[in-house]
Amino acid sequence: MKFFTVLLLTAGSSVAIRAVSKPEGSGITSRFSFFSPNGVTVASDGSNISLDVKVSISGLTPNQNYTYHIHEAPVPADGNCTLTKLHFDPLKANKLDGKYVCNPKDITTCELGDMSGIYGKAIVSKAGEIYENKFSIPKLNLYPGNMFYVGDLSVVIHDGTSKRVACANINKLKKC
Ligand SMILES: [Cu+2]
Repeated sequence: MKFFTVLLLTAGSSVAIRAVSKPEGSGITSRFSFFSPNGVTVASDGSNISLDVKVSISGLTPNQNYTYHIHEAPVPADGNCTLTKLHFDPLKANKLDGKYVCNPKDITTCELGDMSGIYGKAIVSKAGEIYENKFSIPKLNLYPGNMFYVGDLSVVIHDGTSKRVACANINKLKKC
C-alpha cells in the first residue's frame, strides 16, 4: 500500500513540505522548508537570489547513506516517486553521459537540485536520530516564471541503493 501525504505551510515566499512515501513501509518521514526572500526582482540568470533550505529527516536506518534531491517533475496523484524523473538541473551540469560527479567545491559541476551532492548525504549513527541540515542553494527561488523556480517540482529521498524511498511535491499552500 502506498502512503503519501504532503504538508504545506506558507508565509510570504516560504514553503514547507513533508515527504512521506513508503511503499515498503520503511517509515521515513521528512520535512523540507524552503524560503526565498520577498520583493526581489530576480535576474534571469538567478545571480541575485538563493533558496534557503531546512531539512529534517527521521526514520533513517543507521549508518546508511541517503541522498536527496529536487526532481524535475511533480509526484503524480498515485504517489509514484519514479515519475518525478531526473534531478532538477537547469544549468545542465549533468551531461547524462554517465560521468556526472558533483564536486561541492565547484558548484558548477553539480545539478542545482542535487542537495545531498552539494551539502552532504543524510546519515544517522543510531536509530531514532533525526538528520538535520540547513543550507542555501544559489539561483534557486520561489518566483514563478523564473527558470530556477522550484515551486512546482518535488523532493525525493533515496536509500543507499538509489532506490526512491520517499517523495513529495513542493507546492505553496493557499491560506485557509
Ligand atoms: Cu533523486
